[in-house]
Amino acid sequence: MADDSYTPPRVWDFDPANGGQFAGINRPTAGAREERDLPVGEHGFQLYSLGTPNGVKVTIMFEELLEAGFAEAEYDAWPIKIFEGDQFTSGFVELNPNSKIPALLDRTGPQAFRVFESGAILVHLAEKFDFLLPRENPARAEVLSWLMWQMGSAPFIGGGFGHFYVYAPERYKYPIDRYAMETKRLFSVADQQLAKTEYLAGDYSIADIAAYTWLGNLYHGAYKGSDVFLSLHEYEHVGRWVKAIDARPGAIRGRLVNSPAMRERHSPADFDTVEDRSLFDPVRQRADV
Ligand SMILES: N[C@@H](CCC(=O)N[C@@H](CS)C(=O)NCC(=O)O)C(=O)O
Repeated sequence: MADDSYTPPRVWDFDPANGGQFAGINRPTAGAREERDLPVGEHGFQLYSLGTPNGVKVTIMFEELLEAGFAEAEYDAWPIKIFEGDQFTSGFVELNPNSKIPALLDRTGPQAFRVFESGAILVHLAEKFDFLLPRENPARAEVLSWLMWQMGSAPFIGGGFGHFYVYAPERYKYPIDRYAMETKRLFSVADQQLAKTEYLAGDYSIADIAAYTWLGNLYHGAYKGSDVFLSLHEYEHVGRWVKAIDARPGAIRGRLVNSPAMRERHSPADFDTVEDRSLFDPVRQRADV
C-alpha cells in the first residue's frame, strides 16, 4: 500500500533538520563555506581523500603502482574529514567543485593541475604510467566500460541502499526494497561476468580496483550486516574475486591509507606506524572511516 503520509508541496524547500546522519553536512548549494588552504607535501602527487570506498580506489591504485616498481608514483595522502566539513573549505573546493573526496593535485609536470572524480583519477594514473588500462581496443573499451559501470552504479549502492538501510533517520520499506534489489542485481551482473573471466575485463585492471572497494566492502558486511541481509554468499564468483584482491599487497596497503589506523601517508615508512599488524594479514580487514 502506498505511504501517503507526505504530500510534496508545490515548491520544495530545504529542511536542515531532516534528522539523517548527513543532516549537518548536506545543503542544496555548492561552493566553499570556509576559507582554508590545503596542506601540501613534497611529492609530485598530492591526494586529498579518506578511507571510504571512493577514496580507497585511488590509494589502492597508488600502492599497486608502487608495488609494480613505479617509484615516481610516490604520493602524499591527506585526510579530508568529510563529517567535519573539510570538503567545503576553499582549498578543497578549488580542487573539486563537487566537494567530495577523492581529489588529486598532479604536480609532476611543469604545470600543476587537478583531477577529481575517482574514475577520472584512476584513468589519469593508468594512462600516465601505462598500467592497468590496455592501450588498444577491444581490451581498453572493456576496461573503460566496466569502470563506467561501476561509477554509474555506486550511488545506488551507497546513496541508495546504504543510505536508507543505515543512515536514514527511520527505516522505510520502499527505498530499502528498491535499493536492496538494485544492489543484488549489480552483484548478479558482476557474478555472471566473473563466471566467465578471472577479472571484470579479463586481466586485473582499474575497473577491478573501482568495483572491488564497493562490492568487497558489502561482501564483508559493511552497512551493518549487508552480507547477511543481501545473501551475498550466493555470488560465489564475486566471492572468489573479492578474496583474490583482498590478498594483493597493494590492496592491503591501499585500504589502510587515510583510515583510522593510518590517517596520513607521506612515505612507505608510514605503514610501519600502524599498530594493529593484523591489518596486513592477507585476509581482508575492513577499516571503518
Ligand atoms: N562520484 C564521486 C563520488 C565521491 C563521493 O561520494 N565521496 C564521498 C565519500 S565516499 C564524499 O566525499 N562525501 C562527502 C559529502 O557528500 O559531503 C567519485 O567517485 O569520486
